[in-house]
Amino acid sequence: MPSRSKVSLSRFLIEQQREHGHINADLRLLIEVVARACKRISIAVGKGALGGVLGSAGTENVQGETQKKLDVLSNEILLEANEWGGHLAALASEEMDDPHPIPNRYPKGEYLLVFDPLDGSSNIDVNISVGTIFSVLRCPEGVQDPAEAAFLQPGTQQVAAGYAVYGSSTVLVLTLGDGVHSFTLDREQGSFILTGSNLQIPADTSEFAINMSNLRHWEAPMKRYIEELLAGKTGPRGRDFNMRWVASMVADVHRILTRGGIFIYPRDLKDPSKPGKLRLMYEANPMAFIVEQAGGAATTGRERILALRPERLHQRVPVFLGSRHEVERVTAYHREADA
Ligand code: P6P
Repeated sequence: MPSRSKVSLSRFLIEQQREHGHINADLRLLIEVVARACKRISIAVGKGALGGVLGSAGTENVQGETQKKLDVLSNEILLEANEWGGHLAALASEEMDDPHPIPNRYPKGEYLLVFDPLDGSSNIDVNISVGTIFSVLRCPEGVQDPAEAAFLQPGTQQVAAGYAVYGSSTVLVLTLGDGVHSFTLDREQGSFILTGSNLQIPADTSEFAINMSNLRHWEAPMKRYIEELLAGKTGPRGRDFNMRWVASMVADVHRILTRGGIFIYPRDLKDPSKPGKLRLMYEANPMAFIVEQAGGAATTGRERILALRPERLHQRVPVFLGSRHEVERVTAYHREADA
């Protein structure tokens, strides 16, 4: 691509501001700082075993999950990158029990950043794509020291959301409420270049993503939906389906954003105390915002994810997202079963 047509992330944000006026200087700085942090994470992930950061950190996060060294490193990269800029009032992360205040030596801003610094990190040691997921909210008026309650806003309140997928290339996918755009990291230049505008998820698909090993723990409507897909041509759907499961949400969602599909992590009765595996604030909500902006749908199997009123920073929800007609169908099955 000739350099004159290369649109960098910075140029994109400035032109969006000029055209639509909804990206003020602080929000532009926030997105650029997060993108730079994702570039640093991409470099660390890309070193693999040579970086001396594979394997376990020997600690557990609030989820009770063993933290990988890269989980901790990625979290530190995002904290360090965002503390000084004056654009944030606080940060929250999968890897930290409580929100992280902006140190008093720095000015505070109007935004809250919540993120999963390295999602799918169980895949790192086996060299499968992982990613960073982030969500941007406004700090409630008059809140000087935002605690957990300040973050508990429905996903419809998100100002921006995005992810970086560290795969064969590093791609940053971003929505600011006006479509979904993708930027590929140019490693020579060290900048993210616009490579996809107004991405759209096809309303129909023949590809589903789910961890089938949990089948016996699913609710009846969930079993019904998957059994129909497996029946293929011989069943009520009248066509064959294909399955993919990377076990890295960012990689699965990126595939769906690129060619369609439905991603499902349903509630299962393996642990009735958990309503699902994925976390609302920094996995389900940002991905739901992106998917809806790309013409897809995202529900808990019963209700729209973005409409949920969060109760806890680290709460979990069931997730059904992707091609709209499939999400609508499986959601209808759950509602029929409830009725
Ligand atoms: P399972 C990764 O640990 C993660 O949080 C998501 O990225 C991924 O979709 C899911 O869990 C995989 O879960 O049960 O298949 O290992």
